[in-house]
Formats: sequence, C-alpha cells, structure tokens
Amino acid sequence: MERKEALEIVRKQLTEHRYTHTIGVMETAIALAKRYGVDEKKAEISAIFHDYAKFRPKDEMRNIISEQKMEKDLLDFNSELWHAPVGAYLVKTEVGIEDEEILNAIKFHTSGRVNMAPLEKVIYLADYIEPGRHFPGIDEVRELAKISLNKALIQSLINSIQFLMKKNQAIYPDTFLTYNALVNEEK
Ligand code: DGI
Ligand code: FE
Ligand code: FE
Ligand code: FE
Repeated sequence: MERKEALEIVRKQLTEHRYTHTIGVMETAIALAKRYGVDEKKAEISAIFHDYAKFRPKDEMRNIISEQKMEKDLLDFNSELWHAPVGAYLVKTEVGIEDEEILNAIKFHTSGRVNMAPLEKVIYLADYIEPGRHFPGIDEVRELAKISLNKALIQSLINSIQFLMKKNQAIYPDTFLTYNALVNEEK
C-alpha cells in the first residue's frame, strides 16, 4: 500500500494530535529501520497503522478481545493495552493488511513480548521516542537508539515500568517478561 493511501485511511480514525504522533512514529521508524537493517516499507506501514484502534470504544475492544479469543488476562489490566492487539485485528479485517510481521508489530507495540522481531522492536521504540514525545528520561533513550536497539528498548521499558509503578498501577506481565528477555540477551 502507498503511504498516501495508508495515511488517508488512518487519519479518519485519529484525532489531529494522534495523527501528528503517527507521522512522527512513521519518520522515526523508517530512520531506525535504515539504521538497523529492517525492511523500511514494513516499518512505514506498521507505524502508520500502529494506533489505528486507539479511539475505539472500550466496549467494542472488550468484545473483540473476547470473541477473537485474544489473551483474556488483557481485560484485567489497563485498557490502554487493548488498542494494540485490537488494532492488529482491525487493520487485518477492515484495511485488508495480511502481512504477519506488520500485524505483529502493531499487536505488540504497547506490551512488548519475549523474542520480539526486529520490526517489532523498531515500532515499539519509534512509538516511544518520536519527536512529539516528552517523557522524563527520553533523551537518554534517543541517544541509546543511535547505538543499540536493545539497549534503547531496555531503557524505555525501565522508564515505563517505573512510571506505572509510581502511579501504583499494575504492570502487564509481558512487559516485565520483555524487559527480562532483553536484559538477558544483552548479558
Ligand atoms: O498509544 P500510545 O500512547 O502512542 O503509546 P502505547 O501504545 O505505547 O501506550 C502506552 C500506554 O499504555 C501508556 O500510557 C502506559 C500504558 N500502559 C498501561 N499498562 C501498561 C502500559 N504500557 C506497558 N508497556 N505495559 C503495561 O503494563
Ligand atoms: Fe499505541
Ligand atoms: Fe509504547
Ligand atoms: Fe503510538
């Protein structure tokens, strides 16, 4: 799919602010893909559609998670996690994208997972460091992204886990498992 067509489709799903974020993720993902030898076209399309389901009503997302037999424990954790797997499902069924690598990059862009593919890492990281983001500690992650995909990812996970814990929020187990797997990989 051409970039222009993809952007027109996704724009209708998003607010202006979230669309601007999406453009930032797209540009960052392409740059990271170039740097780390990942398919740039797949990075572009995954990034454009990564937040496709961000504004779906919670009831619709809950129903899709149940009916499509996705991980049931998702429903016991922060609903912010839901738009990623639901997005992958809707991008397949509504937009017609079939590429499993792209669908997995969308599916795991919020929680992460053990054994993330390089494309999944690129999208996860691009979502975190795109120029419109302003998290505490983000500049350190942007610097790490220039030298190591894994090291940057680990630092972004540390920041996110600490942020959630400071707010007394539960951490989805896959997020912890992603952190552990990457730390072991870097030993
Ligand atoms: O959709 P975006 O805002 O662009 O970013 P995202 O898809 O990475 O969503 C991040 C949100 O998810 C952020 O507000 C933190 C929240 N969240 C809630 N529980 C968890 C979580 N993020 C992770 N990684 N793990 C959790 O357990
Ligand atoms: Fe997201
Ligand atoms: Fe993220
Ligand atoms: Fe995003």
